[in-house]
Amino acid sequence: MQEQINKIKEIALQEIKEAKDLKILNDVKVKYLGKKGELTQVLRGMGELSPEERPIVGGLVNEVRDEIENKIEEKEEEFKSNEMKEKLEKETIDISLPGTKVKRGSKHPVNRVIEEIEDLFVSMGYDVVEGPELETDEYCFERLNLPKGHPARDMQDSFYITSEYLLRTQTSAVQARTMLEKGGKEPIRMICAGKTYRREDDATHSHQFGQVEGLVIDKKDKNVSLADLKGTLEVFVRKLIGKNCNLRFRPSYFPFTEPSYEVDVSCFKCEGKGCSLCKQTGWIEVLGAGIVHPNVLEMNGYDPKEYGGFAFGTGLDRLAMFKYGIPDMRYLYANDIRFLKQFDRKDEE
Ligand code: 2NM
Repeated sequence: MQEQINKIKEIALQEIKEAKDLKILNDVKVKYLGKKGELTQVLRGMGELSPEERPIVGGLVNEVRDEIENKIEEKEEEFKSNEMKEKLEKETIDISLPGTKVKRGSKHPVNRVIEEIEDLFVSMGYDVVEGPELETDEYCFERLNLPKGHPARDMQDSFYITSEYLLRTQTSAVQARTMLEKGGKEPIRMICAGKTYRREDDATHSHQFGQVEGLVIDKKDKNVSLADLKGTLEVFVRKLIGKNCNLRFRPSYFPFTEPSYEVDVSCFKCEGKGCSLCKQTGWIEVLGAGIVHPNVLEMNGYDPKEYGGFAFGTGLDRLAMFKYGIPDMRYLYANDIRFLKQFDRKDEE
């Protein structure tokens, strides 16, 4: 009987060795270790053995069983790892192949202008602040010295959502928010750029347009003056539009500043000689600015006896048109790929 067992073992190990795939190996497993397998048959025949022989034969069967089991497991592992290896080899990527080009869009000219302005003002120590486009009447008008019924509200026909909420007509609402946030104690140097909305649309006005506004507030003894305002705006237009630009301040009116000015830039096309762009005047109106009205300071938590400063604002669309020589504002919002392509990111790559 022991001989028979050893014979089974020998043949089984041989068959395992020769098995070519998992299926054949599984057949071998069933053949020797299964319920009707050869070793099981041997165990069944143990009844015929003498009590002395039984443990010896039983032990041998178990030993052989273990050995066959181990060998099968080893072989299984081998098949599996080979399979994985093959799979990995098949799935390798040839990284020397040129990739598929991803089509990228281009930065919108107005966003380019925003980024350039933000970089410039950050370099001068300003914070870049954002605020909601859906604003309240309180922040958009009331706190900027524009009470209900004030005639200057007529200059800004608005999109009201409810009697309280409207699409902001100017980014100055964010200035009011910033002042309140600082609690009337800290100095402020901030700009806010973003979308604004007014109820108008003709050849030179769009119902949505871009604005940037700046605010500087400090203690009165720091003497934040009109000279600082003029110097700041000069740096601004010279960086953005042209090195040789000069500024001219004309008295004007804004509800949130006193005194207020309209700021002209010497025509960058004809350098002041007079051309069609500047309508032969040599000057182009670009900015509004002034010294922050005491009412505005007071309404937003700053004591006008202790604090003062300047504010300015301008339209981003006109700036982008000047900067890139865009002849018609409607190009900016027509979403025409032929126009936008001209502002590709070539210079950033
Ligand atoms: C302009 C022109 C003049 C302005 C004023 C303020 C604030 F916060 F003081 F109320 N923000 N922006 C301002 C002043 C804006 O845009 C043409």
